[in-house]
Amino acid sequence: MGIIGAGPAGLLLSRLLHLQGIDSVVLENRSRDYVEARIRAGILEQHTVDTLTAAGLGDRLQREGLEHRGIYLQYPGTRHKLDFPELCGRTVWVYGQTEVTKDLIAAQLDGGPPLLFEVSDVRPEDVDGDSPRIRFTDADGVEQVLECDVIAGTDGFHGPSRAVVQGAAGRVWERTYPYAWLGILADAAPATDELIYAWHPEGFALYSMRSPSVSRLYLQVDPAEKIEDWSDDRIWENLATRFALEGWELTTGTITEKSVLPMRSFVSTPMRRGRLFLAGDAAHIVPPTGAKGLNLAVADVTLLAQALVRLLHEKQTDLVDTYSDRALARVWRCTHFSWFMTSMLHRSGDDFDAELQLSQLRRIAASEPAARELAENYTGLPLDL
Ligand code: RFL
Ligand code: PHB
Repeated sequence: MGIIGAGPAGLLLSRLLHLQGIDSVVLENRSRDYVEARIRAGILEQHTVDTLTAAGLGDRLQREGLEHRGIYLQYPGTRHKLDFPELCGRTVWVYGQTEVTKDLIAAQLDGGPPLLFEVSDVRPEDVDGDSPRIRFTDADGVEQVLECDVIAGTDGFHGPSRAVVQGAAGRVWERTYPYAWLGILADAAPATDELIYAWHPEGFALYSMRSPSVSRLYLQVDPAEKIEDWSDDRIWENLATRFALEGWELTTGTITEKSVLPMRSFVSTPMRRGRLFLAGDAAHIVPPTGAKGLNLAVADVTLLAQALVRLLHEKQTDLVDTYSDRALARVWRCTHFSWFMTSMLHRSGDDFDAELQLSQLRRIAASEPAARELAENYTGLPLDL
């Protein structure tokens, strides 16, 4: 297997195949330090936790991960808790993507398959035949050719694999949203037991966390906002306004990271061409409001690993032939849920839109079936829908 990209999708795929006796080489164009420092997702669905644990990556996750039994939905005057175990019998875990990535890299470098950082000019070739290859330049500037049985394109949204799969026959669907997230990491003990998703006339805010002493917070901002225009004081003031609730107080602390993140939905089909298979952000992007990006990447590679084991060990093509359709069924479900959460919680449009959003939020707070629908999607639907 040639695996392009050492994000969570590529690293986990390599690990799952290694455990089944299938060799791979992972090619990454960034440095190890860069990959390990990238701050991204924070919520793991139960199936993600189960997959990582079954792959022998659960030690630190069990020790340092925080199990969360619900979320709060907030709108002016109300902070309503959705109790996940009560609604759907499942929970989620707070454990940063940075930590997942560090655990995966540590396992890989500890007797796992080769993982090459700082490669360049990576090109998958001859993917329509039985002997595809990857050409690349290694960290020492030497041109290399990797002959493969199969190639996985797990190279994220900006990687080269998607364009090869798309060829002339592919199709993409895209939605950009008229807002972005300003995200901060702060040395502040979380002032809440569960994440808070807050609708506010001035815009959405999300209260998340990374540990008992580190909070991760987000504010809806205009996509054109420059981070330089957001002083720490301005950020804390906006957060205090949007999370305001009688009897509750925001805790502040030193901000250690801040950035503006664009929001988009994107789906590329199919997720396979010949012997090149896409997984994770290489094939799809969801806005982060549903906490689905990382979980979807893990779901893709779990399906893909099963299909490749069947192909490479048993010479049966049934699971690889249905991989794209099965993965896309889940991708579209998560794309809908992420769009739904995003549309319900972000201010845009006029007062009519705002009343519709508030009506939807009140419905979820009042109706158990409506709350259950959200809880089932948020905690993660079955792998193969
Ligand atoms: P990744 O993590 O982007 O990994 C792809 C890897 O491929 C490498 N690469 C190449 N390697 C070799 N040659 C090339 N030519 C290459 N081009 C790229 C990249 O350096 C990288 O190491 O994709 P993967 O593995 O599919 O994992 C998906 C998740 O990372 C992603 O869905 C989530 O992080 C999305 N996401 C978030 N999701 C959430 O649920 N909550 C969040 O708060 C959240 N924040 C984010 C995010 C994604 C972001 N990106 C991609 C802009 C914040 C950001 C900034
Ligand atoms: C995060 O902790 O970074 C996070 C949590 C929930 C989301 C998005 C991001 O929906």
